[in-house]
Parts: sequence; C-alpha cells; structure tokens
Amino acid sequence: MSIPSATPVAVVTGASSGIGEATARVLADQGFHVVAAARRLDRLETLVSEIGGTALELDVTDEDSVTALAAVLPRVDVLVNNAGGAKGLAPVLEADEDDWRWMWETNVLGTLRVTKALLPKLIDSGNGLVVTITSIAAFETYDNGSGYTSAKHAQAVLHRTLRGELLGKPVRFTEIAPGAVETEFSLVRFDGDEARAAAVYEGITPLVALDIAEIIGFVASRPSHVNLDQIVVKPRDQASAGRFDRR
Ligand code: 8X3
Repeated sequence: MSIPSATPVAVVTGASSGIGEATARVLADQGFHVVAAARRLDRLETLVSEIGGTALELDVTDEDSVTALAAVLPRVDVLVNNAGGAKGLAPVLEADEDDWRWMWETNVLGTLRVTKALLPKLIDSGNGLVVTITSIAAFETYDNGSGYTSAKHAQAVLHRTLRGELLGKPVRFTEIAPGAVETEFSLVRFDGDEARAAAVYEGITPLVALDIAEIIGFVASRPSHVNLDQIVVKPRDQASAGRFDRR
C-alpha cells in the first residue's frame, strides 16, 4: 500500500457501502487519492480495485485502530466522517443500553476520535476540509428514536463546535444532514429485517447514496474561502423525520 504525498488525500470512513462508498467514487473521480476506511476490508478492496486509492481497515470505536490509520497517512486534505448509524426504534422507557452505547460510540465518539487524530494533518495541508454526515435527526427529535436523535445531536454539536474552535486555521467544516436515503441504514437499524427496512422507503422516492456523494463533491470543489456550514437534504416526498407523502 502506498499513499502518495503529492496528490490530495481524502479519507472516507464507513466507505464499504452506501453514502461512504458513493463518496469515495465521486472524490476519486475528482482526482483525490481516496483512503477508503471501514471494518469490512473485503468490500473496500473491491472498491479500490475499481477507483484506485487505498483500502484500510478501520473501526472508529477502537482508539488503536484510529491511531494506526493516522500513522500511515502522509497527508490529509479531506476527511468525510460518514461512519455511524442507528440501532433499533424504542421508546425511552424501553431503551436498550447496548443499542445506545453502539450509537454513541460510532456516531459521537467515532467522529471525535477520527477528527482529533487527523486534524493536525488537515491543518498542515493548508486547505483542509472536514465533512460530517449527521442527519435530520440532528435537528429533530422523534418518538422511539431518542438513542439515534440524541447521538446525532451530539455528533453535530461536536462538529459545529470545531467550526468555531478552529476559526483562523486553514480548515473548513461542513455538516451534511440527510433525511431518508435508501442504503443499508434501515437494514442495520432493524437488525437485518429486510421487510421492515424496505417499508421505510415504501411509496416514496427516497434519496440514494449518490445524491449525497455529489453534494460532498460540490463542497470539496469550492474555493478555499467558501465554507458551506450546513446542508439539510431530504427527498421531495419528505417534509420532516416522520412526515412523508406516501403513494
Ligand atoms: C436518517 C434519517 O429520519 O431516519 O438519518 O432519522 S431518520
């Protein structure tokens, strides 16, 4: 594995599927050397065999794994904090602590760990960009969703705080908050229950991963003085987390 130091490097977490995979493809097309990072190395290897770049096994919940990632990167120009997800839908009174722990570990502490580890290199690049994929769940709450909405709110607050703390440094911060995007998201949330996952997108035209990836490509190709702070993106058929026009 060799990561060039003369080409801009984009690190994408959760790159083995969905928004992460599509983003890796778009950024590779734009000329970045993409470091595709995730737990499922076999999928990443297939991806980089198609788009170039480097596949790296990464578990954002594991400090050593994140340290090892940072150690092999000669430079970092773009970081896309995409790893995360939801587990379950349960009222607060029936909250499953293990589900909560998983959601907070991946979405919140995962974003914290990776961002902390890579920020020095992003700043050294002279024009760094951190894109964090939050969710409309970072802006809204909904019944039975508190484990996820609280984690997404916290992840977003972490990201938005960095925008101020790093003011004056050559690094930009963009939060992208998607609504319904048809990926493995609901399959993971419902523990592999395909019928339940499919029902989330039934009767609507949901966003697809490429819709979000193209926005990230747009963000990454703006001139260095332009910081797109927050982008909320939903399907036309969705007005809020729980409000859809289903046909
Ligand atoms: C996914 C959007 O509405 O399921 O992040 O919370 S929602």
